[in-house]
Amino acid sequence: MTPETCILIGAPVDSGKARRGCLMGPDAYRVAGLADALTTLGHTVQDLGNLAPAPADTPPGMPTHVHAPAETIGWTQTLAKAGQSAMSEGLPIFLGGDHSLSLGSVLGVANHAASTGTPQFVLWLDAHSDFHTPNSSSSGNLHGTPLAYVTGAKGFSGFPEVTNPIPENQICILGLRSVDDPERDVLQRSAIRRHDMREIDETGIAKPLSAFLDRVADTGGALHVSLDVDFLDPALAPAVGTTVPGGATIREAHLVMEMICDSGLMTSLDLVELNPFLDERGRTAQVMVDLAASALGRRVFDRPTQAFG
Ligand code: B3U
Ligand code: MN
Ligand code: MN
Repeated sequence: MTPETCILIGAPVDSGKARRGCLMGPDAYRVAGLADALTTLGHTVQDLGNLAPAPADTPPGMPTHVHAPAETIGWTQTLAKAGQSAMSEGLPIFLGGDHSLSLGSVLGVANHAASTGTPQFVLWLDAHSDFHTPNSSSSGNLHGTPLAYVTGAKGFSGFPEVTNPIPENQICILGLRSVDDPERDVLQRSAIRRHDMREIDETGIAKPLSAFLDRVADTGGALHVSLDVDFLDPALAPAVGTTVPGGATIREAHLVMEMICDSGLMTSLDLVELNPFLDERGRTAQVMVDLAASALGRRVFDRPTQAFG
């Protein structure tokens, strides 16, 4: 693939849920060798270090059961700004941090895309749909809300205004197996492409993904990929707070990343929900680094495969 300038943005966001530990994620990716892996593939790596949330107050009108809204608002401001400016320098990789970081990362890349007249697409690899609003969420955990926020859903008082909402038909979710009732109701009425594990079992993961990638290519769009650790089966990637059995296999996940790479469409990437406190000898951090490497060109052989003889 063409060499990229990969911009590592450390986002030790831990405010999106009560269980702590994701703040150690960015350093775990560094220790697992992310920069070296990308450099070996021919890319240039620029590490911006770990960012900090802008100071913010709890907004009036935020439901009281919502966990740490001010901190997540501050992170959204910081990451939207960092993401938007990194887009003109290269390919930002947001090192999470829990999934609430994507309120900011997607906001930032969408603002950049709008400024260049490019349609922004989002591929969400996750067991969950993350389509709650602060009002619909019974847990009050904002890591369950980023997709609703970036589509312009109401109820995010105090958060930066979403001036360039992602159109529903430019979003694809793969890996679903835990969707709450209020999310299901909204999603079923929406144009979001959503593929649960049952469909993936039946048809394979390549089919829905290539249909989506074709659409991104046809429109000349930018593609943000958001990879939640729990997309993978917890037996393979245990370092995550919310384990949901029945997730993607290592090969399914690599195939997704290899197809993304072959498409040449990915313009930004989130690695989220890694909780190194729950890991086993760093294996989940390593899996995530290996998946990022696949998305950025690591291969066993070049394709198309040569014929034998
Ligand atoms: N939908 C649930 C659970 C959840 C969402 N995202 C994660 N867990 N990681 C909620 O709390 O919103
Ligand atoms: Mn998620
Ligand atoms: Mn999840």
